[in-house]
Amino acid sequence: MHIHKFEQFWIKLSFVLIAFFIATVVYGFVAMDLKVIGDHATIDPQNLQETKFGNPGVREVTKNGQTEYEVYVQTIQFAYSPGTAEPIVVPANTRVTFYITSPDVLHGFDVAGTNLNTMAIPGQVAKMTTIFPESREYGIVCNEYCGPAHHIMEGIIKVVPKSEFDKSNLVE
Ligand SMILES: [Cu+2]
Repeated sequence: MHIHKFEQFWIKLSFVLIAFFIATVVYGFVAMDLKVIGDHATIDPQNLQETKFGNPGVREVTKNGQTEYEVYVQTIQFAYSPGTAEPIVVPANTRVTFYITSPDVLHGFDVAGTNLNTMAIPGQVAKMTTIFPESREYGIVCNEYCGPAHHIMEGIIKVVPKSEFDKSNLVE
């Protein structure tokens, strides 16, 4: 069977492109350490008061003998609780796990300048773990349209040196 040389060229090019796209995905996951954020758990969005989200904030936990922090955040129209009225304060060089959910509508939780980025879906709990290497402030922005004041929905994560971390603001 004769295949015209232009036809051969485009057939070969399509295979090269498919291989390239697969390679970029593999590179992202292996070399850049990207993680898919799992549906950690489901939750009743009408009843967050009964859960740790009812008293959101930073908690100290011990895992495998290490001190770590858990941060429960509610995303609400149009603020992060905590995060907007008061910053989320966590220590540097320590494992921090965020648990994020929404009681109302879909929101985003995007920590600008990092690869921490998740949707906050009513009824689901997003979980993501990180270690902030340096002491600085990060902005949180909502990147899912959530209503008329979506554009002003923002928050702050303040990463402080371990020695300056004030445990009196932890929640029980
Ligand atoms: Cu929003």
